[in-house]
Amino acid sequence: IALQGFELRVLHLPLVSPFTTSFGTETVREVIVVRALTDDGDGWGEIVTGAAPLYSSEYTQSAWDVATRFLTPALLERGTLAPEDVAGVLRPFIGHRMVKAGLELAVLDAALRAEGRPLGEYLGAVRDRVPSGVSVGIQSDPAAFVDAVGGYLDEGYVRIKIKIKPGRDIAETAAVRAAFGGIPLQVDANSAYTLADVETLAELDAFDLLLIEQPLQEDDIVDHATLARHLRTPVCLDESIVSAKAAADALALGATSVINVKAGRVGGYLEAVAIHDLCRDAGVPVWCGGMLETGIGRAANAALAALPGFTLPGDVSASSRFYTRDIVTEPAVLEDGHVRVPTGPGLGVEIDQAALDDVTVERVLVRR
Ligand code: OSB
Ligand code: MG
Repeated sequence: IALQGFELRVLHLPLVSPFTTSFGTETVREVIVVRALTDDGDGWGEIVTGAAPLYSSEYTQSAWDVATRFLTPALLERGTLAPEDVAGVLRPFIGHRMVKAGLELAVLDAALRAEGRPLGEYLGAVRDRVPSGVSVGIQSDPAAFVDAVGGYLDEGYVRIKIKIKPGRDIAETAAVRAAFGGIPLQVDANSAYTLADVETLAELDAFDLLLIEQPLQEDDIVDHATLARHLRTPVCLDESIVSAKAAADALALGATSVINVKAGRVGGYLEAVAIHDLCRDAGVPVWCGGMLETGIGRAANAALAALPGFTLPGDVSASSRFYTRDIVTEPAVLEDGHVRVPTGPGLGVEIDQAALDDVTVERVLVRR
């Protein structure tokens, strides 16, 4: 595809309710949207960084800086390239995987739209809809957790994930388990514990959880392996899995027995497919994580989650779980507990230009 430029925008999308994790509370989703301008039309991508480096080291201004000063110039320098070339062109630049993922997606979308080919088909999707799980932020107390979870179950979500942190874990999980019986339930600690918490974490074994997500820090691969030997609950890494190599290493060490696949965290949807492939070959279940995506990333996540190795429901929820007004004309909806995989060319969603303009707080155009 022949590149003419990249337009980047910082968006501020108000959340329908505050979202609290072990690392903080968000009321507005700050995110970056990418438009690749090409000779064959536009393509869209999303850089899933947040306002502060709390989930990982990446954040809005680091993403903006590296994208405008290094990554988009390197791609534009090449002029013409295939989506499969993007990761290689960007490889000399260390890290900044969320930025690389957003740029790659924009190029991929442009190329697939030009070909009239859906992203799902290109990635290897084998389903036309995916089961939808929901990630429930930390609530004020266990009773509030029960209320929140009950609401999502009423909407039809087929799997619940609750966020936990030290001191806000056992009673919360117990309350949700007691209120709703044998629902598919898992917890996400977002790196909030250390190996010193092994006894607390082992108490979670009583609740028959599908998995515990990222209990320890990103770098704690060996500690996760040690922890996993002390738990009956399967350990599932999120933050730690930054590449297919990291996934293979974590599996080899016994640090994880399930993997949360997020394209942003691993540098793109193609690297995400590589993780899917290696896990499938190893018989390791994977599921599609989320980063409060707009309709752009949400469409791509639905396509990814439709690959055959995604055997557990992902955090691919309806747009309305986070937003009252999305930036695409047909936001993802929940139908019988599932989200449809778009079938149109590329992402298969169209941008709502007025909605996009309304939430844009910063804009730049990088041209050849
Ligand atoms: O750890 O999975 C996570 C949101 C932001 C950052 C990290 C995480 C999350 C979620 C929400 O859990 C997933 C979603 O529904 O998009
Ligand atoms: Mg997580």
